[in-house]
Amino acid sequence: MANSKINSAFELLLNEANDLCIGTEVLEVFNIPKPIEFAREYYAKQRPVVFRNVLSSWKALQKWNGDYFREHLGQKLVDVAVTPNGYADGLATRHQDNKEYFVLPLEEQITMESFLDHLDDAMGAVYYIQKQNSNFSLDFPELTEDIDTSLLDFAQHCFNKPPDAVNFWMGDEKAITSMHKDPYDNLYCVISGHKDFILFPPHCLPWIPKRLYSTGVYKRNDETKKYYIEPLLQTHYNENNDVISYGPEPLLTEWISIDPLSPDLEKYPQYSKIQPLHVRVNAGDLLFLPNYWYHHVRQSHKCIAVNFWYDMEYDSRYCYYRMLEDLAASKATG
Ligand SMILES: O=C(O)CCC(=O)C(=O)O
Repeated sequence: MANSKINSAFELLLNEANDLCIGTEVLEVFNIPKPIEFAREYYAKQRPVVFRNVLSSWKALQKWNGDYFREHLGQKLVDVAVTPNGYADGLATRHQDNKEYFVLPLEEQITMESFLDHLDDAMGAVYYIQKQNSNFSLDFPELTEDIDTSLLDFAQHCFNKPPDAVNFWMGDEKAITSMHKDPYDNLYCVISGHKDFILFPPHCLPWIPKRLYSTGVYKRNDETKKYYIEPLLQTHYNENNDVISYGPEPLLTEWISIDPLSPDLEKYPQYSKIQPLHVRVNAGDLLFLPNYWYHHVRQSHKCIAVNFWYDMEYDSRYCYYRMLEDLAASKATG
C-alpha cells in the first residue's frame, strides 16, 4: 500500500479516537469502585484512572521510608540497578564508537543501608531497586504484611487471575524509566513520595518512533570507578536450547527513539501530532494503567512503590494493534 494511503488511514484513526475522547484523559476517582464498575468503566474501555488516596489503610503508608528501612532492613541484601545517568533500560551513546545503544543497567547486590547512602549521594551514580521479576513477593517477604491486597479485589475479580508479578520500586529523582509499553494490566500503588507518568494510548503507535538498537550493558572500571558500555552479542542455541556460542552479530533490541522530556521534533516531526497525558501519582494513590499504554516514569527522592502486573488478554484489540504495528513498519520501510 502506498505511504500516502497508510498516512490517511492513520490520520483517520487519530481523528476518530480524538472525536470519541479515547485516550485523551486520565480519570480521577476518589473511592474504590465496585468490581462491576471497574470492569465496565475502566477495564473494558482500557481507560487509565487514578484512584486517589485509597491505600491509606495500608500499614506500609505509615511505616515505609528510608529511616524505617535503615533501621529494620539495614543489613538486608537487595538487588539494585546502577547507571551513570539514571536510565536503566534506556538509550545512551557509547563514546568509543559514537553509536546509540539500548543499555541495560549494571546489576549489583548491596545492603539496604548502602543503597540508602547511595540515594543520598547527589553526585554519584544512580541506584534504583527496580527488578521486574516479582521482586516484592520474592525478595521482601518481611514487608508483605504491610500491604492488604484484599483492597485490590475490585480489580482482581475483573482480571480473574493472580498477578503475574508484584514488583517493588525504590529510587531517587535521577532514576528515570524511559518510554515503553508492557503486555500487562498494571495496578501501580505509590507508598511514599510521588511518581510522574507521561502516557500515550496504544493507538498512538504510528507517531512514536522506534527502531532496532545494538544492546549494551553498563560496566564499572574497578580502578577508575568510571562507567562504560559493553556491547552484547547475540546468543546461539542448539536444538536442546543449550548455549553454544555468542556473536559475532550484535544483540539487537527494539526501543522507542524519542524522549518525551525533550523530543527531537526535527528528527521526528510526526511526534508533534500526538498529545502526551501527564499524571502525578501520590503516596496513597493507585493508578490503573491498561496494557500496551506507553509510559515514561519519573519520581521524587526516595519514592517507594509496589505494582501488580496482570497478564493482558490477547483479544481482538491485540490483533488490531499487531496490524497497526505491521502497517507502521511497512510505512517506515517505504
Ligand atoms: O516506576 C517505574 O520507574 C516504572 C514503572 C513501570 O514501567 C511499570 O510499572 O510498568
